Amino acid sequence: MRRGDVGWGVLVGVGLAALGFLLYQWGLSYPLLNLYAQMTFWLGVPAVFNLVHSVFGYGELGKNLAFMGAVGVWLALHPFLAWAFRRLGWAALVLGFALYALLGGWLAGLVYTALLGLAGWGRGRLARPVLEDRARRKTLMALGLLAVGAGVWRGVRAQAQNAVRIVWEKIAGLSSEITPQEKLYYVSKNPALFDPNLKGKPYSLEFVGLVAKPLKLSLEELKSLPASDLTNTLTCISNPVGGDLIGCARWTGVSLKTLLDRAGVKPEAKWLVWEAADGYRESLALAELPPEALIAYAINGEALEPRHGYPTRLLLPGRYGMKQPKWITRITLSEKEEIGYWAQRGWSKSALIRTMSRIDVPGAGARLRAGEEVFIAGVTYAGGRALERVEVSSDGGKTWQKAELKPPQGKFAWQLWALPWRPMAGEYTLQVRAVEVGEKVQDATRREPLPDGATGYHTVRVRVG
Ligand SMILES: Nc1nc2c(c(=O)[nH]1)N[C@H]1C(S)=C(S)[C@@H](COP(=O)(O)O)O[C@H]1N2
Ligand SMILES: [Mo]
Repeated sequence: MRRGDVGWGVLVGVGLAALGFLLYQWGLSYPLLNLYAQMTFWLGVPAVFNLVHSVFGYGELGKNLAFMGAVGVWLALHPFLAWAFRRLGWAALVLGFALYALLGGWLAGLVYTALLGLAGWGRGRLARPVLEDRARRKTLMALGLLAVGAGVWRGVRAQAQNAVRIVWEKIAGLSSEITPQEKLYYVSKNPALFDPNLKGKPYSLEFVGLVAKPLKLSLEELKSLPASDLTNTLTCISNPVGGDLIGCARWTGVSLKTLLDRAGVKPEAKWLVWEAADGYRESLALAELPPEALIAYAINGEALEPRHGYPTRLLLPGRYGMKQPKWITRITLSEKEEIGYWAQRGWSKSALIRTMSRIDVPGAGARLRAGEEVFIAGVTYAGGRALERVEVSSDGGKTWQKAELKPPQGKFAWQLWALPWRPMAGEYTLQVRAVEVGEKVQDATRREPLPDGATGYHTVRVRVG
């Protein structure tokens, strides 16, 4: 490479970065920004990430330095293009296109390559490739080898990343993403003996009140209607922070909306009133009905057990269990609200799920070995609001570290999270908190479950020795 290549390359790099920024305002993707994203992604490998953040902290500084780094790499790449130009002439544009398209997609690839060509032409480099044929062939071969090498390297890197990737099933003590029916928590207002057992009994679900055409459907009739699936997290409003009155399953049933359309809801109807075989009553404003609401008859591909609502139960994703009657028998469209069984007893009327996170492992009071790598891991759920990340503290909330967050199986599915941890000897206070999209940090205020559901961070003390 010659000095002229460096000068020209850096100049072109600066020019394209500046021009690209303008084009970016117009909606064209910005390869430099993607280079930055890619670089921070590499830095996101936990070990490197921790190192970088221990030096620069979590604030703006680290981020801005990373962007400066990306600019540096961008500027350093262009002298190579200048060099390629001198050796190859027009063929160098293919190289340029490969680079830009890789970073910015084909459209940005075309635009940037055109600009690069313009700059090269301007300098008169394209007109006179200086090499004779043999040297040119050699250069092409070297570049070919380089491309193969890059491909191999990408493959190896993908492998390495797979190796770092967390194998969720292998974290002993971590909840499974889908809770088997026999492991799902159970809550009922009734002493167990008085729970309805409708197995082998006649059953029907009625739609009455302000409807054009009252409906009465047997279990068989319900099952013959088009089925919908819903991965839904069920949790009780009385669950304490860190408690186990929560689980997530894949439910099957009939969309409530479909059934309401069949019955024909009259315009005066404002409330849905639910009634169950045990006399349990609840209600919901029609306007607040989530489109995913389901009359479920199966869980994880099995029929519901009597204690979980056989033959059918209502699922209202986003609300606590108390809003979701089991053994549901009648739905009345009404002008009036019905104060539900638990609301009459002082609990929330809306019962919207509050954002929670729980440490499954290590357990409270666990004793760990110094220098040995373990996982701090658990579950989190924000009632259908999207989560940005989960953070873990090992010093009682003074500093926080980002954990790995497994993508959810659906909008209303809980999520697994985990953080590899290799502690030195000592006593640690572990805490976890979820952060919703929009930097909405989980509520740290300690609140008892009554009346609106518990808040506060789950805290676990462990000893390492
Ligand atoms: N008919 C009826 N439905 C009910 C209840 C009840 O007592 N009766 N309890 C509610 C409460 S408070 C909760 S948390 C969930 C629990 O459902 P599960 O036992 O299937 O986990 O059911 C809800 N549905
Ligand atoms: Mo509940």
